[in-house]
Amino acid sequence: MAMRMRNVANHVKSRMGLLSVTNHGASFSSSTHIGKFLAISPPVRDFKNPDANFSKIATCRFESTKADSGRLGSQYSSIDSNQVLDFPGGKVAFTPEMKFLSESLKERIPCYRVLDDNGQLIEDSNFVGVSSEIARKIYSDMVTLQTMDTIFYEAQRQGRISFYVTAIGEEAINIASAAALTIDDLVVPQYREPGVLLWRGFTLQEFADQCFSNRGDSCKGRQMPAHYGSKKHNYFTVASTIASQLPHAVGAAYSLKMDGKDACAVTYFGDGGSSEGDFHAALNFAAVMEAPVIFICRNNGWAISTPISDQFRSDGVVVRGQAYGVRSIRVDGNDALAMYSAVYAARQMAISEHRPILVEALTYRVGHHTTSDDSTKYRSVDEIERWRLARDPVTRFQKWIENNGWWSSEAESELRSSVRKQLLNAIQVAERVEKPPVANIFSDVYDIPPSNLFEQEKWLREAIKRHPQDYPSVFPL
Ligand SMILES: Cc1ncc(C[n+]2csc(CCOP(=O)(O)OP(=O)(O)O)c2C)c(N)n1
Ligand SMILES: [Mg+2]
Repeated sequence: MAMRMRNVANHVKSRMGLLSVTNHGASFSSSTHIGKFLAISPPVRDFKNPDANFSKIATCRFESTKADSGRLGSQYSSIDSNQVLDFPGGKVAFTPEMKFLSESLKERIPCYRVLDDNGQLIEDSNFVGVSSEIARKIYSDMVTLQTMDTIFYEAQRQGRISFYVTAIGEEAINIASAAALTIDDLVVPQYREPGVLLWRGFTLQEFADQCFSNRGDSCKGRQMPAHYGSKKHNYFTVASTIASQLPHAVGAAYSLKMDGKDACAVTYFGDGGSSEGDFHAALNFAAVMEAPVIFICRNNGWAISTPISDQFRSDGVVVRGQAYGVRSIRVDGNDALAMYSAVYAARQMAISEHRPILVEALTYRVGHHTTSDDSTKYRSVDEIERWRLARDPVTRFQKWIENNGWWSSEAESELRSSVRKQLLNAIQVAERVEKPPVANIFSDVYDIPPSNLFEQEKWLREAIKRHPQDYPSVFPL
């Protein structure tokens, strides 16, 4: 039985590319970890009726894997104790060979995927089933996000809003990861994940109100456009100071654990963010504190104009998890079904085993970095077009749901025209809503504002009166 589990475990390990945190003796450690992973993957799948799989899977639970640390030294039990250093954290074997660890693995970490570029299910793939209802919502929200990005981007070009960030090319990471979470899971975003908020029910009007900085904006117009936040949707306000959100997410996850909540924290960041000190502090802190946090890295190839070849020499971001003792997986970020499955499994492990999980999602930033950027100055149009057309995550998932008989061309045109109408209407409404008063800039931070804030407010009012031509007149004084 143990042998069978081990074989199945290795099979799944190679399929899902899950990295165990320990690298000592695949004989027990990997089967321990992967065996848990298997719990969500029934051996027999009903492909004609995936809804049936969903109900089976959704009820599965993980067991605890607390035994790991206790077993660390067991492989040395028969070795002469003089050849083993009994060191904190586990026994270390001595070797007379002077051997440096290689700076890289022989082979790059494989990337877990379920759907090929044409939306065909890869044979023998291992994934968490979704109901037709969830699959349609994943697809509809991906289309909505893509359409919102196109329309808001145009609104910025027309001078109607000052700034915008698109998530084009990263719709599957946004929506499918959100679908695998529950509303109790706290989301701590970077800035290219508005789809998580969309999935949770933030309305198109709320998106538009934030971008237009009007009175409908729950941030009271204090943030740049696309810097959303919503307490109601358990979604921290966007942190565009790169990676500063990561230690916050770990602290929040630790508090969820202390309170015994059936929830985790989920934080998103980019390949560029992985070079910040905060990333390293957060991973280490999470591992040591056994915090239920999922780190989702959107490795989209670029940090503004810096390509990943100038960002790191490691095999991407996934390998760093193991260095910190964090279980990790590399996923095809343009495969919604793979993203859904990996995050679903990560959530189960994070919560039931109190451990952080790192997910590196490989993708591509199809749009410019923001509206302040022109990416054709530093990368070829051919490269962008290749990803936009051949690897579009939305089309890929559409093909899969169509093949399942869950989607039709009528549903497609109805969805697209309805979303477009709603968005255009939301923009028109947002433009007409009054702006928040200037006084709002100074409120809500202090219970009793200090005198220097009063002085600054006075100076601002005087400056606006002296130079009205330099300030937008729409903000009530
Ligand atoms: C601490 C900090 N340093 C620099 C910047 C400027 N900056 C804004 S976005 C960005 C690139 C981030 O790239 P990545 O993390 O890969 O995310 P992506 O934009 O690709 O989604 C940089 C350097 C910043 N906002 N904060
Ligand atoms: Mg990036």
